[in-house]
Amino acid sequence: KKIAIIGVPMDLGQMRRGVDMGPSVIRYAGVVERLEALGWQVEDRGDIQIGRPKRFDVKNESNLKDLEEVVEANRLLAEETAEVIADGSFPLILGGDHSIAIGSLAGTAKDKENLGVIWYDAHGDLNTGETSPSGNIHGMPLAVSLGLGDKSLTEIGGFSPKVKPENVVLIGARSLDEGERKLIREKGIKVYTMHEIDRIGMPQVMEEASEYVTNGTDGVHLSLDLDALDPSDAPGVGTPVVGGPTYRETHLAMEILAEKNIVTSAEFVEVNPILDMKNQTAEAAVALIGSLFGEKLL
Ligand code: DIR
Ligand code: MN
Ligand code: MN
Ligand code: MN
Repeated sequence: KKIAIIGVPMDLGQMRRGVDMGPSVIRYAGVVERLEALGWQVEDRGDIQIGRPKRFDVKNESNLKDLEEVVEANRLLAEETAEVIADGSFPLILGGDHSIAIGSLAGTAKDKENLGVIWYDAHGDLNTGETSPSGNIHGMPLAVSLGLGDKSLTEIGGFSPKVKPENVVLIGARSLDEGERKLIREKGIKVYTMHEIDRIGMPQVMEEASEYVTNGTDGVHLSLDLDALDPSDAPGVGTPVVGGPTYRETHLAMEILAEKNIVTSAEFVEVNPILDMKNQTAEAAVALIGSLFGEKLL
């Protein structure tokens, strides 16, 4: 089986410079070697080209920062991802901020009527320009993939929506904006907040979530924002939120997904080496990737 790695050095979806170096520090932490050691055939396809705005963080009239550059990069990523899938490989996308999930889902959902999505994140990423308190597009990719928000984003890949609300599950949520809460209620989106994780434990959460996203779906995309993890285990992220699942719990979550063998595409996003401690967060990402792809001690 083949894995194709696509780097997306995107930092325009949020305000902390440095997350554009994510793909390279995840590579330095040994992602290719780790996967090859597990017997996978790995093709590193390099990085998607990202445009540079003249000035950072300029909002347009719809409360969207650096929209043109984010759209263009996600177009390229959608094409690249679809190509990798057509080639029979597993797309493993390395961010970059979470706005790149717009392109990876556009590419992954092409020719899939019912793509399941596991959104492992401290946040909901369910804002639109109307509800976003920040104008940061990294807080919007799941809404965009559900067909909500600016047309230039929802139309990437030439179809919308990419996913249906009943095929999505959020895990690890502990910071939601008002508009996001409203949307979750309206659409009946399945969410395992930290409350449920504390109450029933990660193994039960992963059992239920796996069952949920495979029910009637034709693939499962894992979108893992490193800020889902507790900041003590993943300090190198732009928007840390205290009280998250530990490295161990997340590791277990990946191992359960590996056992169930349900994930068909994945991305690991928001690693920012400028904010990190000796590449700890990139190393955590690589260890989690190892577990997702079947690594076991014995
Ligand atoms: C916040 C933060 N909800 C926003 N979102 C983040 O700007 O929309 N998502 N950090 O990962
Ligand atoms: Mn996110
Ligand atoms: Mn997040
Ligand atoms: Mn392990």
